[in-house]
Amino acid sequence: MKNPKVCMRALVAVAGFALSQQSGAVPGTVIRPEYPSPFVPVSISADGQTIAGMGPQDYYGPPAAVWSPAIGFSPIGWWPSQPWHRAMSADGSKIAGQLFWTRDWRYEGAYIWSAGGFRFPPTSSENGRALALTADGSNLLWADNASSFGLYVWDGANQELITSETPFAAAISDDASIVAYISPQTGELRRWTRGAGLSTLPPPPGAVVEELDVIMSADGSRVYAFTLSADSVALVRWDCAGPAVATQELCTFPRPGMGYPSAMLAGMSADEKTIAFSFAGAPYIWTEGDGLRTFEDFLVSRGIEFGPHVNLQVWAMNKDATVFTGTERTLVPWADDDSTFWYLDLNNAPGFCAADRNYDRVVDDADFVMFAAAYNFFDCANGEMLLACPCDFNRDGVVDDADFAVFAGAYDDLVCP
Ligand SMILES: [Ca+2]
Ligand SMILES: [Ca+2]
Repeated sequence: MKNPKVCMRALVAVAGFALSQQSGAVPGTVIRPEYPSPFVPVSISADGQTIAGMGPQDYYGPPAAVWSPAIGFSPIGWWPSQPWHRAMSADGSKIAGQLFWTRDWRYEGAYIWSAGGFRFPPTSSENGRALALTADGSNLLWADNASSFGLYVWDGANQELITSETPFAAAISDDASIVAYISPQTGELRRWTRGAGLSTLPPPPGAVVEELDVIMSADGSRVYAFTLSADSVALVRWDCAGPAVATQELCTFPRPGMGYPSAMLAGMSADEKTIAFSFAGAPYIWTEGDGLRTFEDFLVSRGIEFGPHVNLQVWAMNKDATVFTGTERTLVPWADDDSTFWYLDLNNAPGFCAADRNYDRVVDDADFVMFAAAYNFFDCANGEMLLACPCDFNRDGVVDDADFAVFAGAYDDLVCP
């Protein structure tokens, strides 16, 4: 295997008969759309077929783009902007975020974007940032901590000041009459309703609200956020439908060290029975009934094999908890911070194809060159090996003839299942 181009055909022929015994259901897998630079998906439509995200920050800001499995990538406007986490209309036609530069070098800040272009709240300054959109895309929840200090709801014509606080974590009900946010000044979770105004949602006894993220039911009656106590972190639901607010811990984690943990809500299903989130850098799924599982255990339960990966992150989940998107660290060891965009549709996942090393759904010579290099390095602990050792198909720690047999079969088939 020192010269892959010479040896390939002969080895494939030798291995051929060992493979004919392989059979059985092919598990589904993620797809990894190619993009010229790392892409981070931050919002997803209800049906999971439209995604908004951004490339890496450059001098002017991150380039924003929309991706769909049917069309691929298309840019969001001409100017660098940051689509906000989960701030997309249910149908995917409207996306909210923060625009860093625009024509004539004016600073516009918070925006709603659609195919018709950008629209900006009347008082947004360069620090204006979108935080949430109603499901129909008509109302924008946005905050500004520069010229017009506060949190606002803007319906495209008029806007209402909710508070002079300027949160980063906020959510809005479908009818724009209820808002939840975490105060950056006090760390308290607040709920605003049109008419009744602001109230504070108390955390469970002995805990404080974490300033990380908040999500809300479509009707605004239930709010979800993380709380922190002396020894644990919890995902908590506040039920505001009755005369008294009730809290329930959905799941808890031991508190990692004395520092503040990281956590992010990727999404909640419309029936509120599934919540996807990250905690301390790892992805989890909470489901009513099954409780807390790692994202990978959840995938296994659905017949999905994610494949080798490093630093897996789930960034967004659609409204029926069947479509997920996120990033993983690129498997190339020298590309420190680069990430690879992945997309998984449980309704329509392509067959798992471990031998397709460049993710083009074909196992050909390009993949063989990558496999041959791994075969030469042999040991997954070899520092030259790609991170996560993706060519060790049987996960026994080495890339040897057993893995080659798997590769050869896939090479013979050429097209991934
Ligand atoms: Ca390939
Ligand atoms: Ca192996």
